[in-house]
Amino acid sequence: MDEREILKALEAIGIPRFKYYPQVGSTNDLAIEWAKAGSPEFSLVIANSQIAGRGRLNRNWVTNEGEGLAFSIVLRPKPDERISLFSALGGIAVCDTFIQNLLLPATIKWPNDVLISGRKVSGILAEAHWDGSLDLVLGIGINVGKDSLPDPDQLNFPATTLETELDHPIDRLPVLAEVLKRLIHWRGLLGRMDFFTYWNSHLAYIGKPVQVTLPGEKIQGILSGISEEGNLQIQKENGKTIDVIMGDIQLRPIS
Ligand code: BT5
Repeated sequence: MDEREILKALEAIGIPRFKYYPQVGSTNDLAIEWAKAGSPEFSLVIANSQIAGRGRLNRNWVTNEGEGLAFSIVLRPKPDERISLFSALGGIAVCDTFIQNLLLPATIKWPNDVLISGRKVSGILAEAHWDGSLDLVLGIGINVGKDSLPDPDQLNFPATTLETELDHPIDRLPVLAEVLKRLIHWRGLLGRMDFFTYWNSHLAYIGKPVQVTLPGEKIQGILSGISEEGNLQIQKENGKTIDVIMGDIQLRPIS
């Protein structure tokens, strides 16, 4: 991957600017700095390898050199938009790409993962900073090459790669271009009915029994969908539906 190849892949997509780095700590950090400096919506930071990639709650995200995709997009939320919907925007764009372009059975695991056949292939991290104005970056990591996975002892959930699922080699840049195209499309629908319909109909474990672990509490029930606030709705045995908000939670299927 180099600047010339990225420029070619992004032709006619509507990305105003991009910065490419052979290696970075975290593309989200660089994108936040760039957003603070006033970069426009859809400015892109992309790296060939990331040595301090972040997940939620300061967990790590591994992007092996030349194998995975690691990129961050600057977004400019409007005053009436819910910040909690932006990580779903990433999940929807990635899931839509895998289904439409790669014909893979992808689902969105609330709040921020994309799964194929129940295994995590992509993780998304939306980070917002208030500094007089709101800067939001959406970081997306995708396991493309067969060697993009960390050691199994570093995984808190089963994981896979696009090449493993497709069983043939695949170039990273066409995947990047498609995800960005779909991200721009779904950005225009954020918070609308179509957005929730897509999210709910591609939600992992919908209608299935799940366990949600919150700090100091475990909830079991049937995953019934997503609310308009982007909360996860669980129907408990007593028939009551409770809303789980994003935060320090873990969602697991009960088999
Ligand atoms: C995420 O967090 O899944 C969000 C990952 C976001 C990564 C992107 S890459 C571009 C941008 N720059 C960054 O610094 N971050 C973003 P979470 O749900 O907390 O999952 C983190 C957990 O996933 C870790 O604790 C590991 O167990 C596992 N993990 C780490 N690397 C993985 C990989 N390549 N594939 C699958 N699982 C992984």
